[in-house]
Amino acid sequence: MSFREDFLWGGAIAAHQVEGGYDRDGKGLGIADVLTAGAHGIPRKITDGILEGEFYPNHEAIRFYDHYKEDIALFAQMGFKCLRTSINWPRIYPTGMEEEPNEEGLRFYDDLFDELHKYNIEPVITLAHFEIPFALVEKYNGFESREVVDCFVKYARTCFERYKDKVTYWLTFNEINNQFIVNNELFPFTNSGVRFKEGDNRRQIVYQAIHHNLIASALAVKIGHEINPNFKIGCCLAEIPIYPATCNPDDILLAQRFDQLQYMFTDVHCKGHYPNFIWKYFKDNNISIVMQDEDKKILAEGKVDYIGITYYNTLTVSASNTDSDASGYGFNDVENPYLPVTKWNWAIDPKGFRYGMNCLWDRYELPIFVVENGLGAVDVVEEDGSIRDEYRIEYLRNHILAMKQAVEEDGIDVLGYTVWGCIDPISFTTGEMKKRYGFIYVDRNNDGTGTYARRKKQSFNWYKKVVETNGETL
Ligand code: BGP
Repeated sequence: MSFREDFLWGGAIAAHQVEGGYDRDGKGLGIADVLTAGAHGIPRKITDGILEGEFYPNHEAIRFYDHYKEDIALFAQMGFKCLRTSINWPRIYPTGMEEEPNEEGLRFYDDLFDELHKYNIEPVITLAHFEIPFALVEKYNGFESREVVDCFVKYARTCFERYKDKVTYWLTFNEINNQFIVNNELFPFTNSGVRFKEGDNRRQIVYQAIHHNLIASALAVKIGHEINPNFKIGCCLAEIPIYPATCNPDDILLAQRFDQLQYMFTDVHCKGHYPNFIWKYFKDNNISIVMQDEDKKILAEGKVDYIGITYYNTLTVSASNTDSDASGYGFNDVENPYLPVTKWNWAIDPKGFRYGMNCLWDRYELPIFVVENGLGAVDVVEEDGSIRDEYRIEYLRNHILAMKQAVEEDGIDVLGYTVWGCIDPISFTTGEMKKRYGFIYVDRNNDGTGTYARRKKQSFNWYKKVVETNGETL
């Protein structure tokens, strides 16, 4: 047994990280439009609207809004079977609160999906990849308020109805689980549009927002299936397996607790109800979630068809080292001496990829779609114009091999694999351009200067071969 014949090889991007055109054709401000640039160790700032004198790297991103035909032609040259991207919510509902959608925004995605179909590239579409309208942050503090559930459902319905014959694969919220790391304000903000005030019980606010995300997702799944029963609607988990630093039972219990906190999201998405441990966790952390009578039923009726995962790294935790935060994730995690790390200190762990897929397969028995995996690195353009990104090839080769073992040796049903940032995007966590992921280089610098011209890297032809041979030639 090898990869399925209809295996969806492709690439992944997100609207806010590539499109640019942040105020074009009626688009409203999204949350990414108020994020300044940071760097490794320097967090991005969240500003209160757009401020004079600040620099917002996502405003232009890589100008995919204007270049998408050229970019899709390049994806087609690599033989992509699918492209994962997102719909930029404030292009469709500029403030999130309008009664009627913005036709120009809808038309852009019609054209984009038509262009993909021209090359038989299947769109895989995320409804919310850190792109909530900023007006919903200002009015409601994002998903902290139940009203935003209705705004999301209206938006989801509009997209499902409009694109029901053009899109089959959908994802609701990108990496819904990364926001439980409340010490890093970027994560709850970009997932749910939540901002904190002095003295807030952050966990209370974030878990209320998470509950609303989960309700919104479940409602969308149900509505989507009513609109087109052939839709395949998935959730998206940032799959970060947690290792205990030693076989000390304290480390094992700690690793298990972090796993439970992360899998709580997929538990609800896949099983249709909260796991038992969470009620005690809420109690111990003074979290009291407002739920409505019908919520149980909504969650039970909105189970997903598959699990989308993004995979970059594993984390290792130690109970005796509670002050440590090696990764900057806000866990008490420590360096793993067995693993190398990237320039941005992300552990490189292909075996962890296979391990994580097994955890999910055992727990949920649902197909897995790998919707992100890739290496952020500094690429150099040589004098002859070539970009020799052998390190990226090696990273991807090892991860694809691990996925192959997950399929062939563990029997996991994997639907597809999309390489993150198949064309260099703006980095999400740092807002940098120099943290590059693509098979296609974009001539843009951190400060936005550059020609924005596209150029193939060495990995371009390598990946073409991988797709052509359905993962046989690596
Ligand atoms: C995931 C996000 C992506 C993405 C990727 C890489 O968390 O879903 O949007 O950008 O990580 O992260 P970064 O861009 O910070 O390197």
